[in-house]
Amino acid sequence: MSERAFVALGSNLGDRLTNLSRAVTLLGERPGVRVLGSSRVYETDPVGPPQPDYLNAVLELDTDQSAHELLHALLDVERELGRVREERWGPRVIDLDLLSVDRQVVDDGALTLPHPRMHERGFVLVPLLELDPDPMLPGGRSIGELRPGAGFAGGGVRVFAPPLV
Ligand code: A4P
Ligand code: MG
Repeated sequence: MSERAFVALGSNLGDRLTNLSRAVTLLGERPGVRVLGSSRVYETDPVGPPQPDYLNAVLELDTDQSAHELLHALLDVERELGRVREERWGPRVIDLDLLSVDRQVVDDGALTLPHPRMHERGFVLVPLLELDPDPMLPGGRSIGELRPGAGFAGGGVRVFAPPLV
């Protein structure tokens, strides 16, 4: 059975665009994973502690893997790119977050779906909305119910490059 999944990519160290591209290539080489499309790439103000600006994008995948298998594939790709990071002394070259897998709701300690913080982050929502105008959000919320306010980091998101695939 094949399912549609969305993955958020972020990088703020090294050659950020190359890091995102390599993550897409490595993901596409995983058995049972097909990359259907990519949002444009955005440059985004860092959320959290002071650090360099990020590049962020979202990918749409088709997979016959389970959600947990897909999470492990993401962690494997992070590790593969992390080795490059260690050579370059950088603290974080790639972050791959699983946003959703079809309409599955999971919260078992290893995996939480939909991603619990996705609706607070413009750097996730803006690219995601290019691919899916009505994404599934945590708590069964829809995009029309979001009320940007305290805790919503919606600004500081600028188009940087065309889609990764
Ligand atoms: N895990 C559980 N559910 C999931 C899921 N749906 N997707 C577990 C991914 N992982 C999930 O993740 C920690 C563990 O959570 C995983 O090993 C997995 O078993 P992580 O990605 O290593 O931890 P993290 O990066 O500290 O958490 P998170 O939430 O991904 O990081 P943040 O808070 O997103 O921080 N600003 C901008 N502009 N753009 C960014 O991309 N990213 C961060 C990273 C901070 N600020 C940013 C950006
Ligand atoms: Mg992550």
